[in-house]
Amino acid sequence: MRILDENLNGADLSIAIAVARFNTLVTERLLAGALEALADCGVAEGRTVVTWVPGSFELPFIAQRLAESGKYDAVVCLGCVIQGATDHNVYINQQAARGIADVGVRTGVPAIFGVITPNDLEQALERAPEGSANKGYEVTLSAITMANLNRRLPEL
Ligand code: INI
Repeated sequence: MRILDENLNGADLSIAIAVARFNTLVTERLLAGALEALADCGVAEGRTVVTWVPGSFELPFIAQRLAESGKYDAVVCLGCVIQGATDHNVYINQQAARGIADVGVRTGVPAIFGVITPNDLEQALERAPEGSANKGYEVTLSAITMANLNRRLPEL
């Protein structure tokens, strides 16, 4: 049996991050977590790009463009959709989740879902603390894992 275990060494990887401006108070903290994870995994700053988009709805579009550029080993998508009085959030969440998943399948570049969907701002901030419990940090570890696994797939 061969087991391709998680490899969190990012020394040789280029990673793109797309982050939504909407709910900036939260998303800038998710971004800080993501950048901390990249540093902890040894991803060089010069091999990282951060792209701001207006809202989570725009994440799939820019993720597709970043993935198809062929320059990045994974694309991390960060956003925060807070549930409100209407169903607006549901439409954004569904489009973002499906769109980001489709990018990975279509392009062969892992596209990572880092959109949080809390009930309120307090819950949102609880998901974006300093350190490794930050959702941005967590999903970026998934990006490194998937990028390394994707590189090894020809060996299967
Ligand atoms: N975008 C978010 O990222 N989070 C939200 O909570 C949000 N709400 O609630 O409206 C939101 N809306 C903007 C949306 O993502 C698009 O930017 C906009 O519809 C233009 O396409």
